[in-house]
Amino acid sequence: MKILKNIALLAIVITVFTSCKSDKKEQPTIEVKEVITDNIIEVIAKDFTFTVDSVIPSGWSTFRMKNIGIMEHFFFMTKLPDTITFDDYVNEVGADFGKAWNAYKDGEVDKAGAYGILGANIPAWYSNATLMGGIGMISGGETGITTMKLTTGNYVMECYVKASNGQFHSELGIINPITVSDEVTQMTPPEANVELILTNESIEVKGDIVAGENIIAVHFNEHPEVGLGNDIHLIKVDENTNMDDVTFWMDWLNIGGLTSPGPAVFLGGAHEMPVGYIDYFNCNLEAGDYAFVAETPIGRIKTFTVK
Ligand SMILES: [Cu+2]
Repeated sequence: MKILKNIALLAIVITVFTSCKSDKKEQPTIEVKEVITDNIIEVIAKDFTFTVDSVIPSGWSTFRMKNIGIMEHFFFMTKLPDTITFDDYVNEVGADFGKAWNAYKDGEVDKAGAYGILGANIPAWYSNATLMGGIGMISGGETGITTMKLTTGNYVMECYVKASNGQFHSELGIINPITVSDEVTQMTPPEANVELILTNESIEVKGDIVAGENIIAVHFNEHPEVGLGNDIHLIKVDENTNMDDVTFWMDWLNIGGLTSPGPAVFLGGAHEMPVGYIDYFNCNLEAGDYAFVAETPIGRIKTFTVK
């Protein structure tokens, strides 16, 4: 995939020399520098691959993910410690989640037991990995746009929605190594018309969500001490939407949770980032009913109407 760069050409006049000894002037020396001011990274998600550049610049970037598959997909970035490889992550962290899920699915443990398996098997280095956000859940045929800031390093980009056989999409191939290079974009964050404040008890909305284009700033103010951190996903709500089904579906440990097909049309959002971080997602909405939902279920649905 191609990284689209909107390049501002800066013409910098370095020197204009004039000679004291003659009237002859030397030509100005022009140096042209490339400055990346708008960095769009295209991601194509389908069942079951991501197509995306494996090396991307650091700084602010706008990820635009089109889901051309049938199943829901999102992406979630984990920044790895310097000494850890992509294969380490797959073999140790991915396998650990698979082990916990299989034990729960097969009735060997309850949810607390599944989290116990995770805790007992997760490698010590995982506490030094950083969960660095991503694009929220997107239904087939939809496109999600999220803007976030990444620092130089090695990352894993994955989707852990489950297929109908209960396997995580990451196990089926939707997991990519991404290197964020030391080439820095000069892109600045977009201007939001809505702020979403995420805490462990609430999704607070500041500003008016309007018909048409919205840019929503997501503030990660708090995360639970155990389990998944706070994230946010946008769904369309209609007469067929059952909010209890949505809540159930958002828990990956439920049988049928995070398993395609989902209980609503998903329109993107933002995945977990460290406390204090902000990212932005775009949504172009028609009049109607919608809801923000999160993977942590308690008090984590916020419905709203666009007029
Ligand atoms: Cu997926």
